[in-house]
Amino acid sequence: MSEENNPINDTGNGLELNEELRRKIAEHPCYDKKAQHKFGRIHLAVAPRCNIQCNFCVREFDCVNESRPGVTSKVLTPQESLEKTRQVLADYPFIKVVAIAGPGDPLANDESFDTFELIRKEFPDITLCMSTNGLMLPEKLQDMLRVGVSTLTVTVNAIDPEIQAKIVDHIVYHGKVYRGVEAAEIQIKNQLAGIKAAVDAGIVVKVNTVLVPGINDKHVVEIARKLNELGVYIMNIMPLINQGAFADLEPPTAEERKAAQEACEPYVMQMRHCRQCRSDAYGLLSQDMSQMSEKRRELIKIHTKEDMEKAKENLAKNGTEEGKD
Ligand code: CLF
Ligand code: SF4
Repeated sequence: MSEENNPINDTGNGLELNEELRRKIAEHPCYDKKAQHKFGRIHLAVAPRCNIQCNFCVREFDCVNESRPGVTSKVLTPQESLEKTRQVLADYPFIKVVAIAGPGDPLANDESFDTFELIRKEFPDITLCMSTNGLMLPEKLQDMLRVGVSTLTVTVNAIDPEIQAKIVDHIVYHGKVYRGVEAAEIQIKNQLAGIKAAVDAGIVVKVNTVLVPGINDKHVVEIARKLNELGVYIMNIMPLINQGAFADLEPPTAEERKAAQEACEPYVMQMRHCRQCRSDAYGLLSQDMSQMSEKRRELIKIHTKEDMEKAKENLAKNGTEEGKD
């Protein structure tokens, strides 16, 4: 398969997507490589709590299964998130995806669903995206469908409990703490059952896998084969960020990551343009406006408005937004 994603005609796994989902994927900067330069996402940091402890996680930072470490994003209430979304979508209409990816696990925080409920009421056509460690996925899938999530990321770092037990220190499940292989078995079982149920329900699933040399690097192909069986749309192999209990481990080299992606590609389409963004990031993947000065944001706002006016003029003149030449 070529490096260009071509999800409209080929999902890479034989999945049939309806017209609405095709549009959403074509405008999703993470799911379609070509969309990354045109369309953006906004992350709403409404989910501070987590129900597991990964060995590479330091809780002063955003969830590193989806984000890069930095100062933890400021947590917003659902109402504050709605107001922020309103403002951002009005100023930057190229943002087509509203997502919750932390700073903890979205499924361990009811505020995630309250937020999406508010957003969906006001923006019924926007793509709602979520990212989770998958522990609560089977139980929370109905809530996800109720609020209208259409793209979902699940972090799967191992499907072998012996390997997973080296990556996650403990989980808290139904009020009880589990450790080691026992914890890993529960999490993997829930992740895989949850992914299957989500795919069957029509959600387009992406899997993030954190590549940890010496722990899961020889195992990623086995994960990819399983993802193919489950109907996962795309896989994102992310490099380990060595911190926490894994502070002494070496992250993979660019070559090691590339080799892992190439080995997995026959089984599931590979995402290669991830920016490991913050849980309050917004804008294009390559231009996180949450980290920009007010002045730069204002410039982007002005350019966006000018581009839209030009597109409207072309539409009136030539019948196409991009003009005829
Ligand atoms: Fe956000 Fe993730 Fe949805 Fe994208 S990010 S919840 S799928 S809208 Fe994208 Fe950011 Fe990489 Fe995530 S670049 S860290 S893959
Ligand atoms: Fe940290 Fe994310 Fe793992 Fe939770 S799922 S422990 S927030 S890296």
